[in-house]
Amino acid sequence: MQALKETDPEIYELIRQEERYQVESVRLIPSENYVSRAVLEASGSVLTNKYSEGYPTRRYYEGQRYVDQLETMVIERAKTLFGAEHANVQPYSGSPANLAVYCALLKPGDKIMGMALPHGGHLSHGWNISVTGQFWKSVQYTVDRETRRLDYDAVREMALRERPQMIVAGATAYPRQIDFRIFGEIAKEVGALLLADIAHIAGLVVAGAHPSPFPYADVVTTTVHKTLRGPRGAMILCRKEFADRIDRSVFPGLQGGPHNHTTAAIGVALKEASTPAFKHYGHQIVRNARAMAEELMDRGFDLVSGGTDNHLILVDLTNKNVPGKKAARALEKAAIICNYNTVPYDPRKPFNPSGIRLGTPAVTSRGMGEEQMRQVAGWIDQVIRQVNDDAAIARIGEEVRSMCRGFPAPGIVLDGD
Ligand code: DSN
Repeated sequence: MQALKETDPEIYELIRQEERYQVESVRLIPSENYVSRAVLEASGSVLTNKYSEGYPTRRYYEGQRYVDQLETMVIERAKTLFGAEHANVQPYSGSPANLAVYCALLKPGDKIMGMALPHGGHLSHGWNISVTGQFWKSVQYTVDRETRRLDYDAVREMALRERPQMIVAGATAYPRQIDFRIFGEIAKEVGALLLADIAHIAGLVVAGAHPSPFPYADVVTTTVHKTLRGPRGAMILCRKEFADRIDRSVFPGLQGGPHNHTTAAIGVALKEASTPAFKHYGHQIVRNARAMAEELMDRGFDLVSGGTDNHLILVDLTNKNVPGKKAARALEKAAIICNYNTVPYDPRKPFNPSGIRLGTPAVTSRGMGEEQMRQVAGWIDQVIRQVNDDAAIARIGEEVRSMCRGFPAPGIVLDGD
Protein backbone atom coordinates (compact mmCIF):
# COMPACT_ATOMS: atom_id res chain seq x y z
CA MET A 1 0.00 0.00 0.00
CA GLN A 2 2.87 2.34 -0.92
CA ALA A 3 0.67 4.91 -2.68
CA LEU A 4 -1.72 5.05 0.23
CA LYS A 5 1.16 5.41 2.66
CA GLU A 6 2.45 8.44 0.74
CA THR A 7 -0.91 10.08 0.03
CA ASP A 8 -2.65 9.56 3.30
CA PRO A 9 -0.43 8.29 6.08
CA GLU A 10 -3.21 8.65 8.65
CA ILE A 11 -5.64 6.33 6.86
CA TYR A 12 -2.74 4.04 5.97
CA GLU A 13 -1.75 3.78 9.61
CA LEU A 14 -5.31 2.98 10.76
CA ILE A 15 -5.62 0.23 8.16
CA ARG A 16 -2.27 -1.22 9.22
CA GLN A 17 -3.39 -1.18 12.84
CA GLU A 18 -6.66 -2.86 11.94
CA GLU A 19 -4.73 -5.54 10.05
CA ARG A 20 -2.61 -6.28 13.09
CA TYR A 21 -5.70 -6.27 15.29
CA GLN A 22 -7.42 -8.79 13.02
CA VAL A 23 -4.32 -11.00 13.00
CA GLU A 24 -3.69 -10.84 16.72
CA SER A 25 -7.18 -11.57 17.96
CA VAL A 26 -9.60 -14.45 17.94
CA ARG A 27 -12.53 -13.08 15.96
CA LEU A 28 -15.74 -14.77 16.97
CA ILE A 29 -18.33 -12.43 15.49
CA PRO A 30 -20.36 -14.96 13.47
CA SER A 31 -21.10 -12.52 10.65
CA GLU A 32 -17.42 -11.72 10.04
CA ASN A 33 -14.68 -13.51 8.15
CA TYR A 34 -11.29 -13.11 6.46
CA VAL A 35 -11.52 -12.77 2.68
CA SER A 36 -8.72 -14.01 0.46
CA ARG A 37 -6.10 -11.77 -1.09
CA ALA A 38 -7.79 -12.41 -4.45
CA VAL A 39 -11.11 -11.07 -3.15
CA LEU A 40 -9.34 -8.01 -1.71
CA GLU A 41 -7.58 -7.36 -5.02
CA ALA A 42 -10.78 -7.54 -7.07
CA SER A 43 -12.50 -5.35 -4.52
CA GLY A 44 -9.74 -2.74 -4.70
CA SER A 45 -9.57 -2.71 -8.51
CA VAL A 46 -10.25 -0.05 -11.18
CA LEU A 47 -13.79 -1.35 -11.47
CA THR A 48 -14.57 1.21 -8.79
CA ASN A 49 -14.15 3.82 -11.55
CA LYS A 50 -17.11 2.58 -13.59
CA TYR A 51 -20.76 3.58 -13.74
CA SER A 52 -23.08 0.98 -15.25
CA GLU A 53 -26.68 1.56 -14.24
CA GLY A 54 -28.86 -1.15 -15.69
CA TYR A 55 -28.09 -4.80 -16.40
CA PRO A 56 -25.72 -6.54 -18.84
CA THR A 57 -26.45 -5.39 -22.44
CA ARG A 58 -29.15 -3.02 -21.13
CA ARG A 59 -27.14 -0.17 -19.61
CA TYR A 60 -27.64 3.55 -19.46
CA TYR A 61 -23.93 4.18 -20.02
CA GLU A 62 -21.52 3.26 -22.77
CA GLY A 63 -18.15 1.69 -22.08
CA GLN A 64 -19.47 -1.55 -20.61
CA ARG A 65 -17.61 -4.08 -22.76
CA TYR A 66 -15.80 -5.63 -19.78
CA VAL A 67 -18.32 -4.84 -17.06
CA ASP A 68 -21.08 -6.62 -18.98
CA GLN A 69 -18.92 -9.73 -19.32
CA LEU A 70 -18.04 -9.53 -15.66
CA GLU A 71 -21.57 -9.19 -14.30
CA THR A 72 -22.89 -11.91 -16.63
CA MET A 73 -20.16 -14.27 -15.43
CA VAL A 74 -20.88 -13.55 -11.77
CA ILE A 75 -24.63 -14.07 -12.28
CA GLU A 76 -23.96 -17.43 -13.91
CA ARG A 77 -21.63 -18.47 -11.09
CA ALA A 78 -24.27 -17.56 -8.51
CA LYS A 79 -26.99 -19.49 -10.33
CA THR A 80 -24.81 -22.56 -10.70
CA LEU A 81 -23.51 -22.56 -7.13
CA PHE A 82 -26.94 -22.26 -5.54
CA GLY A 83 -29.01 -24.00 -8.23
CA ALA A 84 -31.11 -20.87 -8.77
CA GLU A 85 -33.05 -19.88 -11.88
CA HIS A 86 -32.20 -16.20 -11.59
CA ALA A 87 -29.63 -14.11 -9.73
CA ASN A 88 -29.29 -10.40 -9.11
CA VAL A 89 -25.81 -9.57 -7.78
CA GLN A 90 -26.25 -5.81 -7.44
CA PRO A 91 -27.77 -5.21 -3.96
CA TYR A 92 -25.43 -3.13 -1.85
CA SER A 93 -25.98 -5.27 1.22
CA GLY A 94 -28.44 -7.55 3.00
CA SER A 95 -31.00 -5.03 4.25
CA PRO A 96 -31.34 -3.34 0.83
CA ALA A 97 -31.67 -6.81 -0.73
CA ASN A 98 -34.55 -7.68 1.58
CA LEU A 99 -36.17 -4.30 1.01
CA ALA A 100 -35.91 -4.86 -2.75
CA VAL A 101 -37.73 -8.19 -2.39
CA TYR A 102 -40.60 -6.64 -0.41
CA CYS A 103 -40.86 -3.71 -2.85
CA ALA A 104 -40.91 -6.16 -5.76
CA LEU A 105 -43.41 -8.67 -4.48
CA LEU A 106 -45.63 -6.96 -1.90
CA LYS A 107 -48.20 -4.21 -2.10
CA PRO A 108 -48.33 -1.41 0.47
CA GLY A 109 -50.18 -2.70 3.52
CA ASP A 110 -49.42 -6.36 2.84
CA LYS A 111 -48.24 -8.43 5.78
CA ILE A 112 -44.74 -9.79 6.45
CA MET A 113 -44.24 -12.56 8.98
CA GLY A 114 -40.62 -12.84 10.12
CA MET A 115 -38.68 -13.95 13.15
CA ALA A 116 -38.61 -11.42 16.00
CA LEU A 117 -35.29 -9.61 16.33
CA PRO A 118 -34.76 -10.50 20.02
CA HIS A 119 -35.36 -14.14 19.15
CA GLY A 120 -32.71 -14.24 16.45
CA GLY A 121 -34.36 -12.57 13.44
CA HIS A 122 -33.10 -9.49 11.61
CA LEU A 123 -34.26 -5.87 11.60
CA SER A 124 -35.17 -6.19 7.94
CA HIS A 125 -37.53 -9.11 8.61
CA GLY A 126 -40.27 -6.68 9.59
CA TRP A 127 -39.03 -5.53 13.01
CA ASN A 128 -40.90 -2.42 14.12
CA ILE A 129 -38.02 0.08 14.10
CA SER A 130 -37.04 -0.91 10.55
CA VAL A 131 -38.91 0.55 7.58
CA THR A 132 -39.78 -3.04 6.73
CA GLY A 133 -41.98 -3.08 9.83
CA GLN A 134 -43.44 0.35 9.08
CA PHE A 135 -44.20 0.31 5.34
CA TRP A 136 -45.80 -3.09 5.63
CA LYS A 137 -47.86 -4.74 8.35
CA SER A 138 -45.74 -7.12 10.30
CA VAL A 139 -46.19 -10.01 12.67
CA GLN A 140 -43.28 -11.73 14.28
CA TYR A 141 -42.85 -15.32 15.37
CA THR A 142 -40.66 -16.27 18.30
CA VAL A 143 -38.80 -19.29 19.60
CA ASP A 144 -40.35 -21.55 22.21
CA ARG A 145 -39.87 -20.33 25.80
CA GLU A 146 -38.67 -23.73 27.07
CA THR A 147 -36.57 -25.13 24.24
CA ARG A 148 -35.58 -21.71 22.83
CA ARG A 149 -35.91 -23.34 19.40
CA LEU A 150 -38.36 -22.65 16.59
CA ASP A 151 -41.71 -24.31 17.19
CA TYR A 152 -42.95 -24.99 13.69
CA ASP A 153 -46.47 -25.79 14.90
CA ALA A 154 -46.65 -22.35 16.49
CA VAL A 155 -45.30 -20.77 13.29
CA ARG A 156 -48.00 -22.60 11.31
CA GLU A 157 -50.73 -21.47 13.73
CA MET A 158 -49.60 -17.87 13.45
CA ALA A 159 -49.52 -18.08 9.67
CA LEU A 160 -53.04 -19.54 9.55
CA ARG A 161 -54.29 -16.85 11.90
CA GLU A 162 -52.47 -13.88 10.33
CA ARG A 163 -52.51 -14.87 6.65
CA PRO A 164 -49.30 -12.98 5.72
CA GLN A 165 -48.44 -12.34 2.09
CA MET A 166 -44.80 -13.13 2.80
CA ILE A 167 -43.08 -15.36 5.33
CA VAL A 168 -39.40 -14.77 6.05
CA ALA A 169 -37.27 -17.70 7.17
CA GLY A 170 -33.80 -16.79 8.31
CA ALA A 171 -31.88 -15.54 11.30
CA THR A 172 -28.86 -13.74 12.62
CA ALA A 173 -28.70 -15.28 16.07
CA TYR A 174 -30.27 -18.72 15.88
CA PRO A 175 -27.90 -21.61 16.60
CA ARG A 176 -29.96 -24.36 15.01
CA GLN A 177 -30.71 -25.50 11.48
CA ILE A 178 -33.73 -23.89 9.88
CA ASP A 179 -36.20 -26.29 8.29
CA PHE A 180 -36.93 -24.60 4.98
CA ARG A 181 -39.07 -27.53 3.87
CA ILE A 182 -41.56 -26.93 6.69
CA PHE A 183 -41.48 -23.18 6.08
CA GLY A 184 -42.26 -23.92 2.42
CA GLU A 185 -45.22 -26.08 3.39
CA ILE A 186 -46.57 -23.43 5.73
CA ALA A 187 -46.20 -20.70 3.11
CA LYS A 188 -48.03 -22.83 0.54
CA GLU A 189 -50.78 -23.65 3.00
CA VAL A 190 -51.56 -19.98 3.62
CA GLY A 191 -50.84 -18.72 0.10
CA ALA A 192 -47.78 -16.69 1.17
CA LEU A 193 -44.50 -16.28 -0.64
CA LEU A 194 -41.47 -17.63 1.18
CA LEU A 195 -38.34 -15.49 1.43
CA ALA A 196 -35.32 -17.35 2.81
CA ASP A 197 -32.65 -14.99 4.11
CA ILE A 198 -29.54 -17.15 4.27
CA ALA A 199 -27.07 -14.34 4.92
CA HIS A 200 -25.52 -16.11 7.89
CA ILE A 201 -25.50 -19.62 6.51
CA ALA A 202 -24.89 -19.19 2.76
CA GLY A 203 -21.40 -20.69 3.03
CA LEU A 204 -22.76 -23.64 4.98
CA VAL A 205 -25.48 -24.17 2.37
CA VAL A 206 -22.92 -24.17 -0.45
CA ALA A 207 -20.74 -26.60 1.46
CA GLY A 208 -23.66 -28.92 2.20
CA ALA A 209 -23.33 -28.27 5.93
CA HIS A 210 -26.85 -26.81 6.17
CA PRO A 211 -29.91 -27.85 4.12
CA SER A 212 -30.57 -25.60 1.14
CA PRO A 213 -33.64 -23.34 0.96
CA PHE A 214 -34.04 -24.43 -2.68
CA PRO A 215 -36.54 -25.53 -3.94
CA TYR A 216 -38.81 -24.48 -1.06
CA ALA A 217 -38.25 -20.73 -1.13
CA ASP A 218 -39.62 -18.44 -3.82
CA VAL A 219 -36.84 -15.95 -3.21
CA VAL A 220 -33.51 -16.25 -1.41
CA THR A 221 -31.42 -13.32 -0.24
CA THR A 222 -27.93 -13.46 1.12
CA THR A 223 -25.07 -11.22 1.98
CA VAL A 224 -21.79 -12.48 0.60
CA HIS A 225 -19.41 -11.40 3.35
CA LYS A 226 -20.29 -13.82 6.14
CA THR A 227 -19.79 -17.60 5.87
CA LEU A 228 -19.62 -17.18 2.08
CA ARG A 229 -16.37 -15.24 2.59
CA GLY A 230 -16.77 -12.58 -0.07
CA PRO A 231 -16.75 -8.78 -0.08
CA ARG A 232 -19.45 -6.72 1.59
CA GLY A 233 -22.42 -7.08 -0.73
CA ALA A 234 -25.49 -9.17 -1.36
CA MET A 235 -27.41 -11.21 -3.90
CA ILE A 236 -31.03 -12.07 -4.60
CA LEU A 237 -31.74 -15.50 -6.07
CA CYS A 238 -35.20 -16.35 -7.27
CA ARG A 239 -37.48 -18.26 -9.58
CA LYS A 240 -37.61 -17.03 -13.17
CA GLU A 241 -41.17 -15.83 -12.74
CA PHE A 242 -40.02 -13.17 -10.23
CA ALA A 243 -36.85 -12.16 -12.10
CA ASP A 244 -38.15 -9.02 -13.82
CA ARG A 245 -39.86 -7.67 -10.74
CA ILE A 246 -36.79 -8.29 -8.59
CA ASP A 247 -34.43 -6.70 -11.10
CA ARG A 248 -36.61 -3.63 -11.54
CA SER A 249 -36.92 -3.28 -7.78
CA VAL A 250 -33.13 -3.27 -7.27
CA PHE A 251 -32.58 -0.93 -10.21
CA PRO A 252 -34.10 1.57 -10.83
CA GLY A 253 -36.39 1.03 -7.83
CA LEU A 254 -33.94 1.36 -5.00
CA GLN A 255 -30.40 1.72 -6.26
CA GLY A 256 -28.30 3.50 -8.84
CA GLY A 257 -25.13 2.09 -10.33
CA PRO A 258 -23.93 -1.29 -9.14
CA HIS A 259 -20.61 -1.42 -7.32
CA ASN A 260 -18.67 -3.21 -10.04
CA HIS A 261 -15.57 -3.75 -7.89
CA THR A 262 -17.82 -5.56 -5.43
CA THR A 263 -19.42 -7.58 -8.24
CA ALA A 264 -15.96 -8.73 -9.31
CA ALA A 265 -15.03 -9.68 -5.76
CA ILE A 266 -18.31 -11.57 -5.37
CA GLY A 267 -17.38 -13.51 -8.50
CA VAL A 268 -14.01 -14.44 -7.02
CA ALA A 269 -15.63 -15.53 -3.76
CA LEU A 270 -18.15 -17.66 -5.66
CA LYS A 271 -15.33 -19.34 -7.57
CA GLU A 272 -13.54 -20.05 -4.31
CA ALA A 273 -16.77 -21.35 -2.79
CA SER A 274 -17.16 -23.91 -5.57
CA THR A 275 -13.98 -25.78 -4.60
CA PRO A 276 -13.64 -28.96 -2.50
CA ALA A 277 -11.56 -26.91 -0.04
CA PHE A 278 -14.55 -24.69 0.61
CA LYS A 279 -16.77 -27.70 1.21
CA HIS A 280 -14.32 -28.87 3.84
CA TYR A 281 -14.24 -25.35 5.27
CA GLY A 282 -18.04 -25.23 5.65
CA HIS A 283 -18.17 -28.51 7.52
CA GLN A 284 -15.22 -27.51 9.71
CA ILE A 285 -17.05 -24.33 10.75
CA VAL A 286 -19.82 -26.51 12.18
CA ARG A 287 -17.42 -28.99 13.82
CA ASN A 288 -15.60 -26.07 15.41
CA ALA A 289 -18.80 -24.50 16.71
CA ARG A 290 -19.85 -27.84 18.22
CA ALA A 291 -16.48 -28.29 19.92
CA MET A 292 -16.61 -24.81 21.42
CA ALA A 293 -20.23 -25.30 22.49
CA GLU A 294 -19.47 -28.61 24.21
CA GLU A 295 -16.51 -27.15 26.08
CA LEU A 296 -18.55 -24.14 27.18
CA MET A 297 -21.40 -26.35 28.40
CA ASP A 298 -18.92 -28.56 30.29
CA ARG A 299 -17.82 -25.39 32.03
CA GLY A 300 -21.36 -24.54 33.11
CA PHE A 301 -22.35 -22.09 30.40
CA ASP A 302 -26.02 -21.92 29.47
CA LEU A 303 -26.27 -22.08 25.68
CA VAL A 304 -29.52 -21.02 24.08
CA SER A 305 -31.21 -24.16 22.68
CA GLY A 306 -28.62 -26.34 24.43
CA GLY A 307 -25.90 -26.15 21.80
CA THR A 308 -25.47 -25.50 18.11
CA ASP A 309 -25.72 -27.17 14.77
CA ASN A 310 -24.52 -24.29 12.64
CA HIS A 311 -21.76 -21.68 12.86
CA LEU A 312 -22.90 -19.80 15.94
CA ILE A 313 -23.43 -20.06 19.65
CA LEU A 314 -25.65 -17.87 21.79
CA VAL A 315 -24.57 -17.81 25.42
CA ASP A 316 -27.01 -16.74 28.12
CA LEU A 317 -24.78 -15.39 30.90
CA THR A 318 -27.54 -14.96 33.47
CA ASN A 319 -26.28 -17.88 35.55
CA LYS A 320 -22.78 -16.35 35.54
CA ASN A 321 -24.05 -13.02 36.86
CA VAL A 322 -22.16 -11.13 34.18
CA PRO A 323 -24.17 -9.00 31.72
CA GLY A 324 -23.41 -9.52 28.04
CA LYS A 325 -21.89 -6.12 27.43
CA LYS A 326 -19.51 -6.40 30.35
CA ALA A 327 -18.50 -9.88 29.19
CA ALA A 328 -17.93 -8.78 25.58
CA ARG A 329 -15.83 -5.80 26.71
CA ALA A 330 -13.69 -7.96 29.00
CA LEU A 331 -13.22 -10.56 26.26
CA GLU A 332 -12.09 -7.84 23.86
CA LYS A 333 -9.36 -6.91 26.32
CA ALA A 334 -8.25 -10.54 26.14
CA ALA A 335 -8.12 -10.36 22.32
CA ILE A 336 -11.32 -12.38 21.92
CA ILE A 337 -13.79 -10.41 19.82
CA CYS A 338 -17.50 -11.16 20.00
CA ASN A 339 -20.69 -9.15 20.34
CA TYR A 340 -23.15 -8.79 23.18
CA ASN A 341 -26.56 -10.03 22.16
CA THR A 342 -30.09 -10.39 23.44
CA VAL A 343 -31.23 -13.89 24.29
CA PRO A 344 -34.84 -15.00 23.73
CA TYR A 345 -37.19 -13.59 26.40
CA ASP A 346 -34.32 -11.43 27.66
CA PRO A 347 -35.37 -9.41 30.71
CA ARG A 348 -32.54 -6.95 30.00
CA LYS A 349 -32.43 -4.17 27.40
CA PRO A 350 -30.88 -4.72 23.90
CA PHE A 351 -28.07 -2.25 24.62
CA ASN A 352 -27.04 -4.20 27.70
CA PRO A 353 -28.49 -7.67 27.23
CA SER A 354 -27.92 -11.02 28.93
CA GLY A 355 -25.92 -12.78 26.27
CA ILE A 356 -22.98 -12.92 23.95
CA ARG A 357 -22.94 -14.33 20.42
CA LEU A 358 -19.98 -16.38 19.23
CA GLY A 359 -19.24 -17.83 15.81
CA THR A 360 -16.54 -19.85 14.10
CA PRO A 361 -16.41 -18.74 10.40
CA ALA A 362 -13.39 -16.44 10.77
CA VAL A 363 -11.30 -18.64 13.06
CA THR A 364 -11.97 -21.61 10.76
CA SER A 365 -10.66 -19.56 7.82
CA ARG A 366 -7.38 -19.33 9.74
CA GLY A 367 -7.17 -23.11 9.96
CA MET A 368 -8.06 -23.37 13.64
CA GLY A 369 -9.70 -26.64 14.60
CA GLU A 370 -11.56 -28.26 17.46
CA GLU A 371 -8.50 -28.22 19.76
CA GLN A 372 -8.17 -24.45 19.43
CA MET A 373 -11.93 -24.02 19.91
CA ARG A 374 -11.78 -25.86 23.24
CA GLN A 375 -8.81 -23.72 24.23
CA VAL A 376 -10.72 -20.54 23.32
CA ALA A 377 -13.73 -21.75 25.32
CA GLY A 378 -11.39 -22.21 28.28
CA TRP A 379 -10.11 -18.65 27.92
CA ILE A 380 -13.66 -17.34 27.68
CA ASP A 381 -14.44 -19.17 30.91
CA GLN A 382 -11.38 -17.71 32.63
CA VAL A 383 -12.25 -14.17 31.51
CA ILE A 384 -15.85 -14.44 32.71
CA ARG A 385 -14.69 -15.82 36.07
CA GLN A 386 -12.22 -12.94 36.52
CA VAL A 387 -14.21 -10.31 34.73
CA ASN A 388 -13.05 -7.51 37.07
CA ASP A 389 -9.39 -8.53 37.16
CA ASP A 390 -7.66 -6.51 34.44
CA ALA A 391 -4.25 -8.03 35.12
CA ALA A 392 -5.55 -11.59 34.76
CA ILE A 393 -7.40 -10.62 31.58
CA ALA A 394 -4.23 -9.05 30.16
CA ARG A 395 -2.33 -12.30 30.86
CA ILE A 396 -5.01 -14.29 29.04
CA GLY A 397 -4.74 -11.82 26.16
CA GLU A 398 -1.04 -12.63 25.83
CA GLU A 399 -1.84 -16.35 25.55
CA VAL A 400 -4.54 -15.64 22.96
CA ARG A 401 -2.20 -13.51 20.86
CA SER A 402 0.50 -16.14 21.08
CA MET A 403 -1.89 -18.82 19.79
CA CYS A 404 -3.01 -16.52 16.97
CA ARG A 405 0.54 -16.21 15.70
CA GLY A 406 0.40 -19.88 14.71
CA PHE A 407 -2.57 -19.38 12.38
CA PRO A 408 -1.99 -16.91 9.51
CA ALA A 409 -5.02 -14.82 8.65
CA PRO A 410 -5.97 -15.16 4.95
CA GLY A 411 -5.54 -11.99 2.93
CA ILE A 412 -3.34 -10.20 5.46
CA VAL A 413 0.39 -9.65 5.19
CA LEU A 414 1.60 -7.54 8.07
CA ASP A 415 3.99 -4.69 7.43
CA GLY A 416 7.50 -6.03 7.91
CA ASP A 417 6.52 -9.71 7.46
N1 DSN B 1 -25.44 -7.40 11.41
C1 DSN B 1 -25.39 -8.76 10.96
C2 DSN B 1 -24.96 -9.68 12.04
O1 DSN B 1 -24.02 -9.34 12.74
O2 DSN B 1 -25.51 -10.74 12.19
C3 DSN B 1 -26.68 -9.18 10.39
O3 DSN B 1 -26.95 -8.37 9.31
